[in-house]
Amino acid sequence: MAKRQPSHGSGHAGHPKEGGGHGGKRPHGHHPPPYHDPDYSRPPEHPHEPPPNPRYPDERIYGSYASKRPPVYVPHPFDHSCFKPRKEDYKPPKTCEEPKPDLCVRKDHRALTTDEQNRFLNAYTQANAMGALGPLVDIHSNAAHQPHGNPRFLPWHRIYLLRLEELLMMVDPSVCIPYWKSSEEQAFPSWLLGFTPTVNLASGPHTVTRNIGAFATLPDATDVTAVMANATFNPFGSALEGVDNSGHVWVGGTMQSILTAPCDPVFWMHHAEIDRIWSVWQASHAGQNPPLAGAAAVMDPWSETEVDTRDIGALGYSYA
Ligand SMILES: [Cu+2]
Repeated sequence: MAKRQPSHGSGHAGHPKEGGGHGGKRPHGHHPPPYHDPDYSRPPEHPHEPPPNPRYPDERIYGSYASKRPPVYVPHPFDHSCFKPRKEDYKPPKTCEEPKPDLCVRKDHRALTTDEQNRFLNAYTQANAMGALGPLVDIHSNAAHQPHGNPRFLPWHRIYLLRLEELLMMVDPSVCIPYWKSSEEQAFPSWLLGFTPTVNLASGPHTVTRNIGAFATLPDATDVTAVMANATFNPFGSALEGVDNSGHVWVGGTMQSILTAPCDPVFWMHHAEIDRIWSVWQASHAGQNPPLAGAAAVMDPWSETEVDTRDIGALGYSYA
């Protein structure tokens, strides 16, 4: 079972138990991060149990967590005297030339217009107000999915980001997740500073906090170049997860705990950058894929497999 879990209940402040002490060096700062050093030397045993939570309505977003189906649709009886179709009930018939949905183009957040920033914040706020964000954060807390410290890290978070993007696009189809190129920027996205939503988690409401720069150094371009220099997947993925971890600890507060990190919108922008770096590396390392098989290759609670995660174009998005 899961070897490395966050200490449950200690939302933000506490130091977690150190998992295995695998002697991985910690180049960024001396503060032991709640995000453990990745250890890719041991392939994950992945029992793939169905998760126990019954409160998720939408299977597309919550995968196998979704135990509730929408109520059966009862059609309006045709002989009902009051029934009159309205103009807005009309849906044009589908044709064979139905256009494919547009690719989501994820942009550097510095390239967003003020309108695009506002649309992202609004969609995030609305998804949260609908109660849809909390359950998605709770999926990240469940160590049964083994999303950290092993080769599932990159493919699992690739699907995880897509699920948030789909949620945001239900509110506003123009919204994609922007990426935060922290290695180059060396600063927190200023337009997010005042945005600290409260998210309802299974453990109760959590309000986003940050403690920027207090506990780590943000990886820089040299660190990313070193990551990119890896020729095979496991050392690459492990090094990139290390860069991810340092970003979490650098932002601090909510971002510092696996249990709460995805409440902060910067989590998704940080992971979009990690995902973008992976996609760039993939382009020049054909055939170097996460060594996952069987249940470990299924990105539960969703049905996508590792093979499905290899091509971001096939998944419906790209990076600008
Ligand atoms: Cu994560």
